[in-house]
Amino acid sequence: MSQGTTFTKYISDCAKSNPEVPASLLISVANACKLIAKQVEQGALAGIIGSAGSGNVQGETQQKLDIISNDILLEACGKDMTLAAMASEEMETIFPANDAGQFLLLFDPLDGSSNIDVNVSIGTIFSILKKQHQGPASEKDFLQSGNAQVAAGYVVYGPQTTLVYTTGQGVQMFTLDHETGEFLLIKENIQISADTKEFAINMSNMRHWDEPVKRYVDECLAGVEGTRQKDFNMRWIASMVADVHRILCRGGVFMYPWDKRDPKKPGKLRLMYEANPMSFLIEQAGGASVNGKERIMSLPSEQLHQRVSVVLGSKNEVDLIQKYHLGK
Ligand code: AHM
Ligand code: MG
Repeated sequence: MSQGTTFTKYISDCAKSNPEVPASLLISVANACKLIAKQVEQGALAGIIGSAGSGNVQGETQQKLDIISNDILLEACGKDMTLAAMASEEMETIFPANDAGQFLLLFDPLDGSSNIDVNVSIGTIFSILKKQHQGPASEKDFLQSGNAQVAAGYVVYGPQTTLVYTTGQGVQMFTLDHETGEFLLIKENIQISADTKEFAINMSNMRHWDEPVKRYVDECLAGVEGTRQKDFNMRWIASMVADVHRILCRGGVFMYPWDKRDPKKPGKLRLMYEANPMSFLIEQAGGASVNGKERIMSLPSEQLHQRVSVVLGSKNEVDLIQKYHLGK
């Protein structure tokens, strides 16, 4: 389709040739994200900066914008008759919408919360599953592996507000035009280069990493003189949405691995509404996504808020890191 096509038209046309596309729900999510973008832009002027003084189910302090974004998504998507129920990083359990709805929506309403107050890119991540039966949805209905996703995506609130999504037919990118209030197509069928010279990891955790991650990063840092025989660059935005967006635009590898700070936790990031949707996008763009040893989208989901170790991005690099984890 031509550059500048609106997201609504793009999705509606896709749904004509593929009735499995959750068109109305994707449009509802996009509309909610336009409202979140408005709040983000206004910042202190809208009184959205700072802590809400509460904590979420994961024991993390909630920012005002975490709660505002969550409420916007619940309100905007709750009216969608195709949606049965929602689950969010900010809610302990599921939120029912319409019993007759056939889809389930999961989201991290505001990813990169530590960046809200400092005016650095943040985002919303979403994943859509199909309800497997008639009638009201339960929490158990959400426990499907990443392979079952019918759509996934994110909106990054940065210098531009950009929506990126997939329904399993490639990855498409739209930027919000503030004049018309529409998301307009800017890139179709995005592909990530298999090789890269850029990695993203929070280096301050280096002393806590496991051996395969240490080995990989040490080899990158050794540059042209080392075994990799090339110099690497490093970036870490601390908003997964913004780091993944950069990787979709110019390649790279992103890691938030398990570490020894809290050995019982499999990782920091959440499987259902952070790792699975990002893995779907990355794989659709020709990249790879693993928890170290295994493909993330094949992992069984056991809990709504389950955590996972994440390594994703340019295929050859992810394959190498996986090889180190497998002891090869
Ligand atoms: P959040 O969903 O509470 O914002 O946490 C997830 C974020 C990711 O976006 C980012 O990759 C990571 O946490 C940054 O963590 P750290 O501050 O440990 O580097
Ligand atoms: Mg968050």
